[in-house]
Amino acid sequence: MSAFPDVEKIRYEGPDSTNPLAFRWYNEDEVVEGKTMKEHMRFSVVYWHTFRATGTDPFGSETMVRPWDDGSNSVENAQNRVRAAFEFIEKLGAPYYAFHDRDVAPEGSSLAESNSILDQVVKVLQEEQDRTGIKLLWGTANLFSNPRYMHGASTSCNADAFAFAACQVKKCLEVTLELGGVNYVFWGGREGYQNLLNTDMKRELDHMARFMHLAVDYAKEIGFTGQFLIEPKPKEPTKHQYDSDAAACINFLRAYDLMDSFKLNLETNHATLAGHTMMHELDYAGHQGALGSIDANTGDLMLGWDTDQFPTNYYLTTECMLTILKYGGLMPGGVNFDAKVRRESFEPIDLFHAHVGGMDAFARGLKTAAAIRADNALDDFVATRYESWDTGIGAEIESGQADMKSLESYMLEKKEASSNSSGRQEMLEHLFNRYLDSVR
Ligand code: XUL
Ligand code: CO
Repeated sequence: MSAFPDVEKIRYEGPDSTNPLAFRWYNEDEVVEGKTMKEHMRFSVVYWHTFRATGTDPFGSETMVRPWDDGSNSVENAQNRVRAAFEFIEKLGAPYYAFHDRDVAPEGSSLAESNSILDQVVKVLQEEQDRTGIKLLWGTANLFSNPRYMHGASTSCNADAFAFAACQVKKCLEVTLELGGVNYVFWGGREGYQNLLNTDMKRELDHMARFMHLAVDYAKEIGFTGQFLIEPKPKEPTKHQYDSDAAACINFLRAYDLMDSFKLNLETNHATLAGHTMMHELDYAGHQGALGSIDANTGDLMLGWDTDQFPTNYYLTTECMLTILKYGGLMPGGVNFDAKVRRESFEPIDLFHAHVGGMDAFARGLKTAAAIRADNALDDFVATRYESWDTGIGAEIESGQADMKSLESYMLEKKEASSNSSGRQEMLEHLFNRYLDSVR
């Protein structure tokens, strides 16, 4: 039985199309900077928002109409949901998907039962992957919903919560390997604190690092060669999460000797909750050699929480793609839509509208970014802005030849620093808009 009987495969119809269920920019075979759009973007659909979100909010109950889902926790329902999900992803034309263990399969009454239920659903995931060619971008374990994780998982004060979480990650790594997943994500949903008065922060951070080392060691043991990723987020559900932003994550990875095993999975709404733009987070991870993958979404800047909306703003997607291209692209990561339709957009067709809009916005961002790069429109300006570092005293400082005394002799002789030149911010913002206008 079809879950989306009224929807045909979404096609590319070009910029002039007025069909809301067609791509105007995402033409998967179009080549940009030597790679197809499909290869650049590696679009991915998330299982949790797209197939498990019910539309509840703190003030109201379910709104989503999902005719293929009987609302029960049965294994059969979970398996049918997989078939509906793959029909959706196939019609959309996204090559990847991502899941948490507990989104795809319900939790049983013991670890053994949960593992066996997961296996029964993974069997259908494998069948559907084989049937459609859709691949797993990443797997992850949900270490935040069950009450046993109220104090955290790897950072819990309760050692048994750590032990249970380790078993979940062990199983999820095995399943991710079995399904050919290309990455494995850690999002520390409750790895942080609500109050420092009851928290041993040093001990919690040591435990979180131990947990990640255990995962890395186990991956080696079973032959999982996918990329490990940490997803930064500063708050929600906790007041302070240890993986608060790219810089904090990278410091943690270095301090605990994990830098070789991990990269980052950056999410736009998490960046803005941390008081950064997504471009900032991408650049920070990029220049540290840790840009892995992105959770594409957007927040509502009028609201202080993680609204996880679909990205539609060309300015944002252009900034993202400009930075991603600068650091050589997302591989083996992808553009993963960690985004959900609004509670009021409750019909199945809204899932298509949301993803088509998001994919198009990113494709257009890619084209705009490539046009800016083709003209070196920003790079030339930036290179000139820093040219005092290319020769003379700048080159001596960069190469380590200068010391405090040589800098003093230099300046005593020169008397005053050379004059500054304008940063031309407004000119560059105007130039950015010109590229946004001109792309076809
Ligand atoms: C939560 C979030 C997660 C992670 C995976 O804000 O982004 O869904 O992406 O656990
Ligand atoms: Co996310």
